[in-house]
Amino acid sequence: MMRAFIGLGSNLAEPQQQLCSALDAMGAMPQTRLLRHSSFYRSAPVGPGEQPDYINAVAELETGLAPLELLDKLQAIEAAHGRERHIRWGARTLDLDILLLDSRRIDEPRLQVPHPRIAERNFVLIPLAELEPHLRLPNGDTLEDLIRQCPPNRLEKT
Ligand code: A4P
Ligand code: MG
Repeated sequence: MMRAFIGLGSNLAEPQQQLCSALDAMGAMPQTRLLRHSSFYRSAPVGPGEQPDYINAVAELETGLAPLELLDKLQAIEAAHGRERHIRWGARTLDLDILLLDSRRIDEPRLQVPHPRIAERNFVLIPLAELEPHLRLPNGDTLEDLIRQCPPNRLEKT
């Protein structure tokens, strides 16, 4: 069994529902249990183009799936949600990122863990810290340090 932290993001018209439905779907994946999830946060969009605000959260899973199997299942959940609406301006119905898998490091074409942009994103770090305030990344960085050094971006609990 492996412990996984998953970042959830959505900036469709009803992103809260996307996240709730994604949490249910992750809990229903084979060999997997949803242990907990953070609060939902509203965050200013990061990246080019005009986009609505995102809702972001982090979930903690326990899973017997292998890393690439987990990625496949998460992408299937994204696809099932993405089909429901048309997306413009790069806005997304649902983005599920594997943030951490125990203290493993993976560097494959389809999967890098820890997620390569974790340190730049307060909408990942702050919900993660809500679940695991004293977490350390595989490279030894503490979450507390990463949060101190992270570029500021508007973020509030919903
Ligand atoms: N991939 C590699 N490593 C991973 C991993 N650890 N977890 C590959 C998940 N996927 C991983 O992802 C592209 C490919 O990354 C996958 O096929 C997988 O093999 P994608 O989700 O299809 O594409 P994407 O999300 O458009 O690209 P990317 O680079 O993942 O974008 P990001 O970095 O996720 O950024 N602003 C706010 N406020 N909140 C957000 O949630 N999200 C984004 C998306 C931009 N701005 C945001 C937010
Ligand atoms: Mg992604």
